[in-house]
Amino acid sequence: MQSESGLAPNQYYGNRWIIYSALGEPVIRAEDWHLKTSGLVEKPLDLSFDDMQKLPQTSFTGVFQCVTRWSIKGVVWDGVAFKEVANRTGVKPEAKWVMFRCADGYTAPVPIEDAMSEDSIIAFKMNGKPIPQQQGYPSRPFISHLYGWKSAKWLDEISFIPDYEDGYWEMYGYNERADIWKEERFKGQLGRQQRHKSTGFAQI
Ligand SMILES: Nc1nc2c(c(=O)[nH]1)N[C@H]1C(S)=C(S)[C@@H](COP(=O)(O)O)O[C@H]1N2
Ligand SMILES: [Mo]
Repeated sequence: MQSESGLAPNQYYGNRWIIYSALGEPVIRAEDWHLKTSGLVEKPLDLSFDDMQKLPQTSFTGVFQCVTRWSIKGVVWDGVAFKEVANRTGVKPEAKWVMFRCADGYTAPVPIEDAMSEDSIIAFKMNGKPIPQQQGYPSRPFISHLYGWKSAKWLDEISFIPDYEDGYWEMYGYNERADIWKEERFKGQLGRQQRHKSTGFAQI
């Protein structure tokens, strides 16, 4: 897979991750973990950790960009392209959004086109090592052109849905899509001017 570099507007490079775990940090063993697909699919899947390792593997190097403005350069993600799973489950044409669902109850919606894009991976490794427990072991998705809150840690289900639904942070006013290049930080924003006026949102 390709790599994408570059700092998005109004971000800065930090030298280490800030761990955010709004709903706790579940401890999940690889042998107990499953990834399910549900909703508008031809064939719902229930993939074990081993099943996922048997699918074609890919790698993507990108900048991780949190909406609170810190970014981490050159993060290497290894795993399965989102498209591989989507093609195997058979996405119905009515599916317009994907909801990532996690073992801790965290959720994050993403438009289907973003989930299916070339920079969208269901990762099992970060920088060559299994994803650390606090950072979502064994799996989290990564889509490099979206803000980091869409990278849902301890991922265990992907629902294909017809309409937009709020996930955890969207409920508090964060943007439906979260494109880093368009600075889609908050809902209903009209670009930068609006962004400066936006106070009173929950702090991610
Ligand atoms: N399950 C879960 N996933 C989550 C979060 C969370 O609180 N719970 N926080 C999100 C946010 S806001 C960011 S910036 C990144 C942070 O990743 P890190 O904790 O590995 O630094 O995880 C995202 N995924
Ligand atoms: Mo974030």
